[in-house]
Formats: sequence, structure tokens, C-alpha cells
Amino acid sequence: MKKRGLHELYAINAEKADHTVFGRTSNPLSRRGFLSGLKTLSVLLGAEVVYGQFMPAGLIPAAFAQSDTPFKIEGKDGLIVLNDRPVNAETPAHLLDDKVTPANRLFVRNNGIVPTAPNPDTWTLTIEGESAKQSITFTLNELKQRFKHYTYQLTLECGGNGRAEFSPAATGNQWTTGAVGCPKWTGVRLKDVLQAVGVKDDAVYIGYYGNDQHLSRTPGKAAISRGVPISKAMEDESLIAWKMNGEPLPVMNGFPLRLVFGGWPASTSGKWLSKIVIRNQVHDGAKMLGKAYRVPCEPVAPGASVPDNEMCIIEAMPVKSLITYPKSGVEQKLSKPLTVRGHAWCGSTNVKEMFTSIDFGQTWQRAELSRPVNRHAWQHFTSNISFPQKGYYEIWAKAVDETGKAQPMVLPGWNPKGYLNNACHRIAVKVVA
Ligand SMILES: Nc1nc2c(c(=O)[nH]1)N[C@H]1C(S)=C(S)[C@@H](COP(=O)(O)O)O[C@H]1N2
Ligand SMILES: [Mo]
Repeated sequence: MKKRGLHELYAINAEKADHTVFGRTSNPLSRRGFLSGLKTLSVLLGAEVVYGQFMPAGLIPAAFAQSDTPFKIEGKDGLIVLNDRPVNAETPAHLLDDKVTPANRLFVRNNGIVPTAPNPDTWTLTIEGESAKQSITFTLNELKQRFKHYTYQLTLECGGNGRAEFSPAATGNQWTTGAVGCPKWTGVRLKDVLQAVGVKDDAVYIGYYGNDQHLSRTPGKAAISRGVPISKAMEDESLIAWKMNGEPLPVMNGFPLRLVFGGWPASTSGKWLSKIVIRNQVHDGAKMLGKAYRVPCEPVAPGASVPDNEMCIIEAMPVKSLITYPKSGVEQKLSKPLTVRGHAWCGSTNVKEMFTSIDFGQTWQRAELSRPVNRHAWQHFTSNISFPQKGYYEIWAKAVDETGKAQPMVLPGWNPKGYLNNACHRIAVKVVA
């Protein structure tokens, strides 16, 4: 018999999964069924679900939502591997607790075959394209010597982070919450380099090429070649980086050179960077077209088939947050308040307010929120939480951006490839006497 994961069961039919797994039913006519299901759930959790009457049906309790299988990738610690061909691995929420994400805790998302032993001494970066005034090839040393260095803390989040929860399920890596991180990056400004080469007036986009191979190993075929509009390329914080947290980039994260566009889908941040093209049209490289990194321009019904010409390229990532302490499933003494903490970010603006809830979103308590160290860096929150009685709780976290947009509590707009899930993060807490 094929073993099915909890997410898969819930993705196929959430209500049925509720019934199968917990004996819960959301049919209002059988409220008793729901309540007896809650009892089963409480037995499994080992505690009463205190606000159980508010708990949405068809919701996987956070206590069971994150798997914890350890696996080792060179230079990474505690990441959960979702795929080994190509290598893709995410970081459990409680291992993202650092304000600055250490290299060994930054997720890995590869579309092709990682270059073996890239040589920084012979590495070059070429800038060309129909909207470049000339073509220039820089060695790594020339780049470092010719342009001023800058360091920024920049948030990288894969456009598919959170995909695992979409229903109907979307194909691709089943990221839960861990395809995000915010290390410190050092490099030169992309705009300084582009301006040194010369940008024609008709430039609209840049595209990147990296030295990884397509999975088919077809020579000259890119695994991925994406980019950003020229306005994003010209931001001060858009970097060509060779360092992460003061050290050379890990091979898995693009050694020796990569782009970093904070706040935008990380697929724009080309790794093993060898060429940048300045385009007079929207870049049309691998994974720019069709359904890749695009969402329906207008909302669609879950499961709808959407023609390619009604799909729009994802730009800034939406407002989002993550609880990084405590680890989901923690036991907490009733007599002690719990200080939860985590990070919040938004691809286009800053996060303005942060809230937590212990009653499945019935009421919200304001959290303390720090300012970002620079644009496109994540912010940090803390919230002191007291519980009214012992039992099972979920702590939900909700960020609101400067335009007033808040994270949704349920899944946001379904889309064919499962991008942009910024639903509230939640953790399980068992309060004991
Ligand atoms: N050359 C190259 N650049 C790439 C990719 C890739 O496969 N090849 N993956 C992209 C995607 S989809 C993401 S989410 C980020 C992941 O960056 P990380 O592996 O350093 O976390 O790199 C982007 N840059
Ligand atoms: Mo990605």
C-alpha cells in the first residue's frame, strides 16, 4: 500500500482527511461528529483543544504539519530534503531563529545540476545584450577592484514557498515554510556594473545565465534563465554578490558569484552567475514563459485551467511572517507566559504591524516589531503570550504591510503552480499544569 503524507491526504480531500485522521466532520448537521472528532484529536494531541469550537474543519493541526526527517547536505545543518535530483532542501522554522540566517541554515533550490568545483580564479562575468552599449567580460578580481563594495541583509524566498498546502495540489517541490532566509550579502551594485557597460534607452529587462547544467545535460541548454525589470535591477540593494555573512558563498548557494534581488521571488537571484543580458524586451529565458513563476493575472477558481496568455510574471513577494521560537509542539507551563518570536517581511514595502492569536484567529494581540536594518531585510517580532487554562493551542502569526495588506488566515488565491502562499504561520503549543 502506498503511504500517504498528511499534506497529500488533506490536499485530496480535506474534509475526508479530517474524518479519516481525526474522525472530525464539518457537517453542521452532525455537530456531534465534529465534537467527538475533536475528542479524538485531543487524545492524539494529548491535550484538550481549548478553542476547539473555533478550529476550522479541514485544517491540519500545526502539531502534525511539519515533518522533521533529518538529512545531510554538505555545509547544511538540519535541512529537510524535498528532492535529491536536483537537490532541494528547506529549513524547519525553529532553525531559522537567527536574525541573520547562517549559511548552514539557508535553503537550497536547484533547477539543474550544480557545477562541480567552480574555479574563482578563472571565473568571468559577461555583460551583453541588444540594449547594452558594448559587451564586457570581467574577471572576478576585476569586478571586485573596479566597483565599490556594499553589504546588505536581503530576504530570499522561493516563489513556491508554502506550495505544499495548495488544494488541488500543485506539482513541484512541496515546500512547507522553509524556502526563505535572510543572510548578509556582500558584492557590487548591479547598477554600477550595468552603467559602466552602458545601458541603452530602450532597455526594459535584464536576464541572467549561470554555469549549472540542465538536468538533461544538453550542452547550451539553461536549467533556468530569469531576470527582473530594469527598475528593479537599478535599485541600490540589487547586488552581484560573492560573500554571504562575510564568507565565500556556499557552492549550493551559487559560489563564486550570484545575483541577489531582496524581496523578489528568489528564482530571479541567479546563482553561478556567468552572464547578464540587457534586454529591449521582457527576458524570455528558461522559466520566464508559460506557467513558470507566473500566476493568473485575475483570480481563478481552484483547479481551473488557465491559458498562458492570462498568466502574469510574479514580481515582489507578498507580506509574510514565520514563528521561529518556540519549535512547534513545545510543552509550556501554564504558570509561565511564553515569549514567541520570529521574522516578518514583505517584498515591496516594510511590514507595519504584527499580531499573534491563540484562539484560531478570533482575537489578535499586537506583537513588538523591529525596523528592518535596510530595505528588503526581514524584521523581527516578539510577543508575550499567557494561556487561560491547560490544553492544546495553536499560535498563529499575522503580518500587515505598509499598504494595509495582511496575511490571509486561509490559503490565498489558488494558482496552477502553487506560488505565493503567504497564509499565516502557526505552531502547536501544549500547555500543562
Ligand atoms: N543558476 C541558477 N540560479 C538559480 C537557480 C538555479 O537552479 N540555477 N534557482 C533559482 C531559484 S528557483 C531559487 S528559489 C533560488 C534559490 O537560492 P538558494 O538555493 O541559494 O537558496 O535560486 C535561484 N537561482
Ligand atoms: Mo524558487
